[in-house]
Amino acid sequence: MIDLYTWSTPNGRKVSIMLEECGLAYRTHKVDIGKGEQFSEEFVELNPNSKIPAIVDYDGPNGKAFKLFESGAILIYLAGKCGRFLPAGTRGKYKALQWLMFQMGGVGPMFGQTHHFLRAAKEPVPYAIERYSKETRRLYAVMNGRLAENAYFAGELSIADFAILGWAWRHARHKVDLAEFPHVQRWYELMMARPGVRRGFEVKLA
Ligand SMILES: N[C@@H](CCC(=O)N[C@@H](CS)C(=O)NCC(=O)O)C(=O)O
Repeated sequence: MIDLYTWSTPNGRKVSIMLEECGLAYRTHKVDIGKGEQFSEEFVELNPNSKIPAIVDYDGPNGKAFKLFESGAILIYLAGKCGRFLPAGTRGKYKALQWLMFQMGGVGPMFGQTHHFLRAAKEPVPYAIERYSKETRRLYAVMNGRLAENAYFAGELSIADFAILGWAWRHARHKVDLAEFPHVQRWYELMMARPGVRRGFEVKLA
């Protein structure tokens, strides 16, 4: 059994999608980041960086409980555990990790800043809105180019797709019309049609 500490945000949804796609048994525990629950003593024990998601796998390495935070690390760990979604060959594996890192280092931080300055900033900051919206669109163009020549980011379906999907799911929030990026739109519709993906997005937070 795996405990998933999460919230209904892109980084949280990536992990519930992966758990559903792998068919692993898990329970959710909601950490309401709007109420500051990520700073509670109990949660800081799981992630000293106070960010969701985090997991505890009670059947971890050597049969012992294993705590993990950072969604990219969690996806890699779960891929190892279920033996899926990370290609076995060296080229495929590192392509998948490359696009996962592209999400972790680029898509997540940049789209996240776009959301912040469009919706949450205490006062309008036009320079920041322009800077992060432009970078968001540039990243969509990179994704569109990759998906013009490949069905999935790593060629075959992998954790990179689940990671990027978590953020593309918020395209209306960062004011991107997927019709402008037709290869991303094709991939997005393909991904969203997967029953495991749907369940991962819809999972109830207990
Ligand atoms: N690099 C981290 C980022 C996690 C992250 O930014 N989580 C957000 C929700 S999507 C959060 O917990 N925010 C609460 C806060 O910043 O106080 C990961 O991928 O796990």
